Amino acid sequence: MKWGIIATWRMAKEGVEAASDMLKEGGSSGDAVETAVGMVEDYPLYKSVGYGGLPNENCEVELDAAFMDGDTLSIGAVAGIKDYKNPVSIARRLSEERFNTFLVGDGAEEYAHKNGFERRNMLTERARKLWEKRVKEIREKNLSPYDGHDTVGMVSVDSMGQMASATSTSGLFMKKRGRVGDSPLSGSGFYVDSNIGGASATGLGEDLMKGCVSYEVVRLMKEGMHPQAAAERVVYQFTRYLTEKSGKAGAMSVVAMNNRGQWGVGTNVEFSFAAATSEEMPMVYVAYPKGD
Ligand code: SD4
Repeated sequence: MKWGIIATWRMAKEGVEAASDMLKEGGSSGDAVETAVGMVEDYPLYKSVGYGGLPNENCEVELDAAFMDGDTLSIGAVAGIKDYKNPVSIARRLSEERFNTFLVGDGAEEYAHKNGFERRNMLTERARKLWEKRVKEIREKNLSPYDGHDTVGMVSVDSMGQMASATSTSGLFMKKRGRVGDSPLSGSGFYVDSNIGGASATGLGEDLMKGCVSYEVVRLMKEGMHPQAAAERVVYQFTRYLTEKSGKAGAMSVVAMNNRGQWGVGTNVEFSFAAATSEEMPMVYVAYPKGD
């Protein structure tokens, strides 16, 4: 039976390998994306996700994460959560609730505590040093604080044809306390429907939200487009449209997979991603903007 998984950035490689072993054995797409995203969250040297993620302007690591089940369309999400080890697992648990499925800040932390999730100080010494360096650079060189940010976002289909998507990020480096990006927002950072396919985005959340980019890709796949064509069309058209409207468009990259395991990406910057299917070994690829 066919299965597949696609994920944003090189950092997802080991997670995608572990997830493909699970999918090969008949594991579910939900377990596959939760495990793979969790591995990225746990790895201390990835600066934009989970443990070791870069802090906000007050030197606090505030994390955003989401999980979506493509069979039921259930969604769970957390935003601005601090001091919990695996935000993606908290998001997945929330997706099983009927009400209160998207929690922020201390509300999310209280839920995690009551449901037995593991606490952890997510600020590493390395991230604190990078923060100190950045504060100094901003003061001395008048640099913009907002760069250095990536989300791990994934879409998977399992051998039963069921799909899932998950995201996790520390958001923008030096963000304001309480800032939330696209990653925990359905339709912007992710979307998946097992009847069609799914998509997940990375880039400047403030701009990705303006175009509901992940939902748009799924909508085009529903009309019959291949994931590659759908992802490219959404990214290029929206980049152009936003530039016309506002004079600028930030970095935007989307990975997409349909329920047959066909995949594609669209990006307006150099972008690495990892993919594996029942026909293709886990691999890291690099995509470049093509224009249309
Ligand atoms: C955000 N989209 O919080 C995330 C960050 C990211 O590549 O993916 N950057 O805006």
